[in-house]
Amino acid sequence: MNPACTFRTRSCAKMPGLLVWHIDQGQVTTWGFRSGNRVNVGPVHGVALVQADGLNQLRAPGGKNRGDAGDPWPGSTDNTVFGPATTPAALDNQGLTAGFTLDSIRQLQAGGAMAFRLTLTPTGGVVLALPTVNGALLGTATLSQAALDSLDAQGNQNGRLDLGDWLAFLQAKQVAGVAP
Ligand SMILES: [Ca+2]
Ligand SMILES: [Ca+2]
Repeated sequence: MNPACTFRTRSCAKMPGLLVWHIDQGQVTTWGFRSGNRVNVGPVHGVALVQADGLNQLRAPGGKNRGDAGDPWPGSTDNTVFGPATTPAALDNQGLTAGFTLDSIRQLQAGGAMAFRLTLTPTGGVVLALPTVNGALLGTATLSQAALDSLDAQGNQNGRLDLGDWLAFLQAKQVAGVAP
């Protein structure tokens, strides 16, 4: 996991569900918690709630949403998976994979403990959709060098984009339990 960008989980007694916090250690180290909440000023927040409904209403400019039943996991949208290609996605503040997937998020019994499965995955990866990768292979789409390097690194590591990387990409999506 990127040491500069971590996630914390906690159960919440006031609103049933799992709360997932995105911690940007650089922001926390720079601003701390004692100077007018500067830790959460600007586009990158030091402490941000990852809202399970994917609506990010707590960050909406001028919004009055102070949290709702869609924010905890699984919450009102029954979102049980948090991974690199889900909505919201487990990405760091540079848009690269944070290195884990949570799935099977559930409450074991009413008012009781939360449970989930944690799977560690590569950090710093580029998130791509299958049509984009298909296009790159067929020459109809152009990927960044970082994306090409990431696909090859997670594929057959021969220094170029090819079918071996495409197969590895598909298999990784299946392991993560997300549609390619
Ligand atoms: Ca919400
Ligand atoms: Ca390759």
